[in-house]
Amino acid sequence: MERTFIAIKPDGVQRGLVGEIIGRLETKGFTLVALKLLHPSRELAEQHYAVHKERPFFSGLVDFITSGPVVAMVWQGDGVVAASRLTIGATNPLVSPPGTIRGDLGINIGRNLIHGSDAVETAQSEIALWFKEEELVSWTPTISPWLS
Ligand code: FUP
Repeated sequence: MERTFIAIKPDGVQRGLVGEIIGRLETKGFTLVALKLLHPSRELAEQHYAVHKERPFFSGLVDFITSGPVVAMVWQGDGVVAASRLTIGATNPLVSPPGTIRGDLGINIGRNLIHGSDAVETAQSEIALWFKEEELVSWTPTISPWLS
């Protein structure tokens, strides 16, 4: 079953948007299989954003993501990687359409509330980076027959 890594960034936690953001993913119908609140280390943040390490915004991005608690999650379901990216919206909240999390709740590309893996392979490595295998819970919601 396909899984993706999703994190509510420090701005989402500080602004009290954790419930709002999780609610949007939950009502969409995907299954939450792991969830924790943590204050990421610089090492974890640098590994997570390693693909951007030559970009001018890299150190500011690492400063931001390590500035406070983050809600790290794994969500599961057919097509969850691409579909959750649609729910999240565009990287820049100012041009992210209404109806998306970033489009409805943000205005600043450097404070865009939420991260979601961009591909199935990226999701696998991000899940392994943020979670231990035993933190992932295998379960099937009893509502599943009504969603599929
Ligand atoms: P996304 O996949 O939408 O999270 O975006 P990227 O992986 O391209 O970028 C990762 C993070 O870098 C974004 F969430 C915000 C930050 N960023 C900037 O601050 N400035 C930029 O020009 C691009 C990205």
